Amino acid sequence: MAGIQEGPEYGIGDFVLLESLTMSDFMHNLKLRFEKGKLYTYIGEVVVSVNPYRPVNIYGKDIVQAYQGREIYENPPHIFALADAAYKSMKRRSRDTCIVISGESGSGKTEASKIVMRYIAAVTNISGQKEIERVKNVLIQSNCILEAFGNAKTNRNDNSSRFGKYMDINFDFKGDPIGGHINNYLLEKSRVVMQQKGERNFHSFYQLLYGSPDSKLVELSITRDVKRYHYINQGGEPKVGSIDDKHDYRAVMDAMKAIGFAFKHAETLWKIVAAILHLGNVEFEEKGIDDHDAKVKQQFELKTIAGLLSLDEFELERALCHRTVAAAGEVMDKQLTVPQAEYAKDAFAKAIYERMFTWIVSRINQAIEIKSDVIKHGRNTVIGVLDIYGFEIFDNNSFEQFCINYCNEKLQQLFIELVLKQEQEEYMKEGIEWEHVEYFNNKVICDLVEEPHRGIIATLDEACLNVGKVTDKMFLEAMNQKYGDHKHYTSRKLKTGDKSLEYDINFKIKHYAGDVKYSVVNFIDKNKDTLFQDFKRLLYNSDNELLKIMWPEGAQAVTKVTKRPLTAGTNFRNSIIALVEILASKEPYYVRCVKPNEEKSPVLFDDERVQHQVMYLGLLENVRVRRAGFAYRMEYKRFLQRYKMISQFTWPNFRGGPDRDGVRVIIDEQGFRNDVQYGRTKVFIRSPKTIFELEGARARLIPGLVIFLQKLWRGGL
Ligand code: AD9
Ligand code: MG
Repeated sequence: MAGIQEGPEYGIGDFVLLESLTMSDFMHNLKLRFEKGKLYTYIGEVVVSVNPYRPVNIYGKDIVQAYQGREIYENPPHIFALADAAYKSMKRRSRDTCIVISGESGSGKTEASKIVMRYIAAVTNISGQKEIERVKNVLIQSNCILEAFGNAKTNRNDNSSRFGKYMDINFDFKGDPIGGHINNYLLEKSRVVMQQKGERNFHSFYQLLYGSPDSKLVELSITRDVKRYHYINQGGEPKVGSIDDKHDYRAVMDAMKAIGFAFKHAETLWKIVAAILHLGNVEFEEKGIDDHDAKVKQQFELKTIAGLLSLDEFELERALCHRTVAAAGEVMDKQLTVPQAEYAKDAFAKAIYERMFTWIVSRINQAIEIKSDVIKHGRNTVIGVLDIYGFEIFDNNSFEQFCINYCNEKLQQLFIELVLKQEQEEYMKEGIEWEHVEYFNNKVICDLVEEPHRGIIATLDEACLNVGKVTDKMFLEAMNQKYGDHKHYTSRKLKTGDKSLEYDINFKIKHYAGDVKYSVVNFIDKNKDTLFQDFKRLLYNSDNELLKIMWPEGAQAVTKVTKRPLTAGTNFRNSIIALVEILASKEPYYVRCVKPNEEKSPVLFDDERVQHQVMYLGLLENVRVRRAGFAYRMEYKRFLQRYKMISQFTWPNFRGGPDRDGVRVIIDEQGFRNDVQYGRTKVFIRSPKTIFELEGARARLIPGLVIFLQKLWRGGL
């Protein structure tokens, strides 16, 4: 295996070493490497990964061995090297580390996170301890369950994660995994009731229909005919070439068994999925010509749903068509109109699915929860892996995209801060002076969204306080007034009387990654995220023990005026702020994923699309920051090992003192004295050119060296 420079035909393995740094140089190198089948390229310690869209044979045991315990620059760029660096730092220096994987939808984040986890599993538990094997197994097997219930086919990715995931893996003093914890973020639950053309609902629905045995279908009163179910037929293409739902159903069942889900709990999960399918086919009609109250058209569906969820059929119908309102100590019963009942039904379907997903995550967490006696005895360090939805720009962007893009702003901010902070810290630690680099700080956009009392989320919450009185458009007007002068906010002003503009319902945010136009339609509704108390009570009163557990708040008395729950926006904001705090407390390792084309093609490199990603991922800035101080740094010992053949005074071994002096001999001899500084443990090299020349000198000597060694081995010398 070659070293950092795999030879000119593969381009440059580290962008920091590019001779000149323009966008076109960057793109040229990335494209060349993609065309040569090289997925990975470094920016210092950051890994840039381009989705190959084909199976690549570079994750086998032999490759694991090649990277295990080695330094990042010893082998060609690979995500294993990054996983190993995070692992080594955790193990040798007891540092909590995290691996942050970012990039847009379909760029390969989830695959990267799984590759990292498999690498960690491969290099740990050499002694084969049973409990550690079990933990590793749960960590790996949990993916397939989470993907079944949390991933879906979208127009951009056949296996798109529709939730954010942060997973902590805990290690003991020997560096073996002893537990873990998963945090999930904002499942895109609107998908449960609505899908765009060409997209699907969550995989679980199709797995159940295509994968479960006939007897199960009978038990759940469903058929394999996807077209019959409104909640899963809207996309129009239920079969996906790259997905084998039948196989995946089995895999999910096996994984649940392996993790220790009780059989009856697994059964309940599928019952919930089936109940949602039936719910989607429930329609409402008015009770009579003059009676606008809603009633259920398909009574038989009600019976089935009630049976599946162990509910009282009468109570189910009541909850769908009525609402209990408690005011001033009095309890009133309000009948719903047809549109209101339809809305309530969708809210109900979304809520049970979301709650089920949350329960699944907590059940997996229970299986890998680190035992308290283990924490007490000895060290416990963590590697966190973040795989969260990438920046999204669609034709129609709504509340979900707003949240997702806000999350990406926060991660970008963290990236900028940490990359700079880390550099600065290293220079300080090593006693090196450095110059500050200017960069765009996107804090201003984060503030626009999240600032208490002033940000968009706060304005939205205010609009949600006045139940029924504030419309989406009034919310838009409030924003226009507040942020009209903000550099990152635009919206066409509504002028009364100007009919052409009256219906404008969009606002635009100038994100770090590009401009996104959001439609305010349903912002208030999605933020309020109301589920009538009647449904919560209904589910709490289920005879199915698991449903009862999922809905504890249903225990509350009817008359009790409940505290207004936090809005979806505020909840999301709080969880993202907490996530950023967790990440900031750890030593970060970054994987920046790039999607080469929209066609999922292994050969197409769409310059325009890639350049856009390179821009908004801030990759050029990243290289500049890295080069502004010292492009390259290496521990003295490593440096000597790599370049000792260049000088007769250091070859085959330097005996004139500490390694640092040996490095100085080489540097001085080559005439690079003015380009380096000597830190406490590392030599810092300012210009990539110096590395080029050192590498060149080394490469020129190696053929001779090989012949020399061969002769030596054959006894020819
Ligand atoms: V999303 O934001 O969840 O919609 P991701 O997670 O970034 O997205 P994902 O990892 O799911 O993308 O990758 C998309 C597809 O690209 C996968 O299903 C694979 O078919 C393909 N892929 C990604 N990475 C690799 C890889 N290292 N090797 C082979 C890959 N195929
Ligand atoms: Mg994903």
